[in-house]
Amino acid sequence: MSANPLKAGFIAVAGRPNVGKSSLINALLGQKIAIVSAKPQTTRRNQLGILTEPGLQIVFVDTPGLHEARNPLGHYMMDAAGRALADADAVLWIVDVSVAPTGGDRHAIARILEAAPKAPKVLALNKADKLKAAHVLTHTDAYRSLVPDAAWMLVSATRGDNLTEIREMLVATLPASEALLYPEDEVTQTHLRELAGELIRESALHALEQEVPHGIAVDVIDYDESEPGQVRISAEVIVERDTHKAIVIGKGGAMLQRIGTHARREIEDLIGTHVFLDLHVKVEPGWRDNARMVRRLGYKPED
Ligand SMILES: Nc1nc2c(ncn2[C@@H]2O[C@H](COP(=O)(O)OP(=O)(O)OP(=O)(O)O)[C@@H](O)[C@H]2O)c(=O)[nH]1
Ligand SMILES: [Mg+2]
Repeated sequence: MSANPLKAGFIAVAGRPNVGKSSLINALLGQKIAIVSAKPQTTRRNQLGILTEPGLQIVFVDTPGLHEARNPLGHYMMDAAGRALADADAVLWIVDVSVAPTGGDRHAIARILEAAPKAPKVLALNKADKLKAAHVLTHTDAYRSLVPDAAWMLVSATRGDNLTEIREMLVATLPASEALLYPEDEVTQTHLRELAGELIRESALHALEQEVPHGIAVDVIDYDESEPGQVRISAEVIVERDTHKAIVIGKGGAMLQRIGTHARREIEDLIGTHVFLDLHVKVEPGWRDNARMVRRLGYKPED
C-alpha cells in the first residue's frame, strides 16, 4: 500500500434554498454542472458533481434547498435531499452568512442532524463578500452555535474566496477507499439531455425574474444526435396558467426567443457542438399540485 491511500466519498451539500449550494459546487469543481438562479428552490433533483485528483475523489451531491414541502413537487424535493443526507459520508451545510440565521436555517440544520446524525459536518458561511464588517462576529458565532462540533469557513462561491481552505476541510472528512467511486473523467452522472432541460429552465428563470415564480418545468421531447456535429433539441416549457404562457412567449414571441437563444448558447458551451433548439410553451394547470404530473415530468423518487 502507498503512503497516501486513496480518499473518496460522498458529500451531501445541503441548506435552505438560495444560499449558494449549486454555486459553491460549480466553484469547487471549476466547471458549471448545476444551474443557479436568484430564485429559491432552483435545484429540484439531487445532482452529482465529481472532483477527481490523484489520490482523491470527492463526490458532491447537490440537493434541493431544505424547506417545508407544500405540494407533491416539494415532497419529491425533500425526499431527494433526505436520501442524499442519509447516504452521505459527510455533510457540507451551507448558509448565507450575510444575514443572521433564520427559522429556515434552524429547520435546515435540524433536518440535517436528523437525516445524517453521524456524518461529520462542515459549515460553509457563504456570501462572505456581502457580509458587513459589523456582522462578521455576530453572524459567524450565531451559525457556529448551531453546529458546535463542525469545522467552518467563511467563503464566497461567486468571488472564489477560501475555496481551497473549505476543500481541505472536506477532504479531511472523507474515508479511505480501495477504488474510485466513478470513472476519473466523469464530472456528473446527469445525462446531457437532462442537463439541456435544466439549462433551458435556468434561462427561463433568469429571463422571467419575478414574473412566473416557481411553476416552470422543462420537458425535453426530443434529443437527436443522429447527425454528426449537431444536436437537435425539441423541448416544452411547462407553465401552470394561461397568463404565464403569455408572459413566457412575450410580445411577438420575443421572450421565448430570448430564453431559447441564451439556452442554446449555454448548451453549446456544455456539449461543444451546434445546437438547434425548438421551444414550445404548454400549460399544465397547477402541475406542481398533481402527483401524477410531477412524476411524468421526471420528478420520480427512483431518480
Ligand atoms: N453575493 C453572493 N451571491 C452568491 C454567492 N453564492 C451564490 N450566490 C447567489 O445566490 C443565488 C442562489 O444561488 P444558488 O447557487 O442557485 O443557490 P442554491 O442554494 O443552490 O439554491 P436552491 O437550488 O434554490 O436551493 C444566485 O443568485 C447566486 O448567484 C456568493 O458567494 N456571494
Ligand atoms: Mg441549487
